[in-house]
Amino acid sequence: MQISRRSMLVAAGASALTLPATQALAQKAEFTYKYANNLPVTHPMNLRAKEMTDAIRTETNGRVDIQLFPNNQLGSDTDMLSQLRSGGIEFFTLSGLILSTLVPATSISGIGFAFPDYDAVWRAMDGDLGAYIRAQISKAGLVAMDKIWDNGFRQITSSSKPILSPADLKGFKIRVPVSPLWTSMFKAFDAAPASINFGEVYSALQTKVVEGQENPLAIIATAKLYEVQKYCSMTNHMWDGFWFLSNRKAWERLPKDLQTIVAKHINAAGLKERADVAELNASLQKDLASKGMLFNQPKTQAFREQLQKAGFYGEWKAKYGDEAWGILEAASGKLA
Ligand code: X2X
Repeated sequence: MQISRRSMLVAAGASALTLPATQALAQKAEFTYKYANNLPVTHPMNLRAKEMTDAIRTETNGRVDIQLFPNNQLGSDTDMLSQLRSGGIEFFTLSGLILSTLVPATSISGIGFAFPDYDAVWRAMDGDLGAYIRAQISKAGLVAMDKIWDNGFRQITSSSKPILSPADLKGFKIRVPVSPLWTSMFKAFDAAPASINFGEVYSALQTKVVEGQENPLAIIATAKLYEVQKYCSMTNHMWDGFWFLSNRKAWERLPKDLQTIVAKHINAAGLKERADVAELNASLQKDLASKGMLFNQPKTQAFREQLQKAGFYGEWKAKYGDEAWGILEAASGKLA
């Protein structure tokens, strides 16, 4: 912990020192804000964010300078969420499922097998379900931009065996992000889930603290998880996305005209990121197979039935309440 904190400070200092152009602009910027996230620099999130911060600097004539801190440079998701709340960082992208540790309703979009495809996802997240979730986030003192960014449909990887049916998950030591919904879902599969922040996933897999993990292909590829995992089972067990969040006080310090420009570019970058990620998730299987991963396509109906049987849907319906569950089912069809 201490070592990673120290190296993170060094990394943050070093990137400011090696970017004189950014620094020159930062000196005349009226608003120098930090945007931090947990993903590798090569993931579309960071490629589009880089373009976005450039576009914001240009259109605001240098008044708003957003500095990018990818790859957990500023700490784990748990750390970054507290920094966002205290104002230590101004922007942060976080999975709704992890944000649910602060705002319980935000994990609802990650309910197992709720969305059959991206059309259904964007209809819900750009529609009533997304609006409902953003309203809950707002009540907690954070601002969520209109367009949620994509993480993708999640697949299970393993170093020990392919997951062919729900029975293969029995006792399976799997890393899940820090989120009650994730733990509950893999307990319903009878697996042995361990909550681990993303920054520690590669080493947890490498040292075999856990056998497996689950993530979309774009992350399995950019975070090089294929180096420490052999099998990839295309379970598509849930969809996940990243809310683009701002500290409310920092957001409100921006004059209205700047808010409009910043929000416009963040949302536009989010739409481009969605297209990039969907393309990667559809095309990466071949690439990962050529790197040695063995793929299989399990029948997902059995996994769904296992969740039903374990009482997973009923339990979460009761937690979210009838209003929220009704909005989810209006988009997903009947779940419980
Ligand atoms: O932690 C993960 O697995 C990740 C990168 O997918 C999220 O941020 C939820």
